[in-house]
Amino acid sequence: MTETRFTPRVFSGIKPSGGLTLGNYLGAIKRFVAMQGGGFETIYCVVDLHAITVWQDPAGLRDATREVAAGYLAAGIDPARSILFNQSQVSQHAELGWIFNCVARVGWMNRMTQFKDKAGSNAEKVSLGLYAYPSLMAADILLYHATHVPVGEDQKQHVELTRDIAAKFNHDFGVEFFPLTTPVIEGPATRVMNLRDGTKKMSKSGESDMERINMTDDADTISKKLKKARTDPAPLPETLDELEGRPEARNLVGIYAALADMTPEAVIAEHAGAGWGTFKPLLADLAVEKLAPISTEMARLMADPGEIDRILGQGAEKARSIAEPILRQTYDIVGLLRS
Ligand code: AQP
Repeated sequence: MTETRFTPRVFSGIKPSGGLTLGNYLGAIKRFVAMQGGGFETIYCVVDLHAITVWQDPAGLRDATREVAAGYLAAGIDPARSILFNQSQVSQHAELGWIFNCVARVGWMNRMTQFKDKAGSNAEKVSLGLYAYPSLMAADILLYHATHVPVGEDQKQHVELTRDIAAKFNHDFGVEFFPLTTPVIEGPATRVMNLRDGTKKMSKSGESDMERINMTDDADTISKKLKKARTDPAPLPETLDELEGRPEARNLVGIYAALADMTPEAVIAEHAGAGWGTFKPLLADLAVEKLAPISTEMARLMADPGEIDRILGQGAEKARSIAEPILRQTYDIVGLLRS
């Protein structure tokens, strides 16, 4: 199926399962901002139904939902140019999610590495929602016939599963209704790693605050965390290839590159031979320069939750106007009677 009959449309989301991290910013939000006005309709979501796959304190969930919305807005998502809303206000996500639960195969879900990582040795005790999460994610994307999904590296497998669900639905019902969505995984920071262990992803819900930069951290905290980030004793090498096997060093170079809008190669070329005592303060200054204005703006926005709620409500209305006809057509294709 060619994708040309579908409106070029971007969908992506972030779960309010805690505060936003530098990983969310560089791997997702910064790239979402860049895609605004680039020939796509852009739809960005706070995926609160995904957050509750793990227990969330209700008041904390509301705060985190507003914080993610504030992060989007402070980083440059413009509600006049993009649709911005929280998932639970558009009930069509859950409805299409159920249909996709009936399309996706258990064997496909069993291959999802994120489920294995999150469930760990506790797989019998985690929620059914955590297991079914990728099929709701497919619904989030396909409810808008989204053609492109910018995500970090960790979500690649879920977008591939979204394509499998679309293809199986189209095949089972003999239609060409859902597009085969393209994952967009680009740039130097598609996988920002934990500052204390360069082999683990930087996550919102990681144990120690020192392992991540939060988008709400103030200048001193950002600077302190980066200066204390784990590294090895060797200086920066002459070529990127020489960072092989040095995950912490590779991570800091990637973060620098993404913040400075440079390639990692250019960062290495500029700083070859520098020790960490030189490079880390430069990185800390750069991070403060780029992130402090965003955290200041987030704090301003968070002081007026009513305004954030209003923006999300208006976005939800716009989202429903695209989602509803696509869901109704899906019901008709499946044979669900509508009076
Ligand atoms: N470390 C990261 N590097 C690059 N991209 C990242 N993303 C998340 N962490 C990194 C990208 O941000 C988008 C939203 O992800 P999410 O927060 O909805 O889900 P997640 O990937 O499960 O995030 P966390 O922080 O790991 O959440 P918890 O700890 O609650 O499970 C996605 O595009 C993701 O790729």
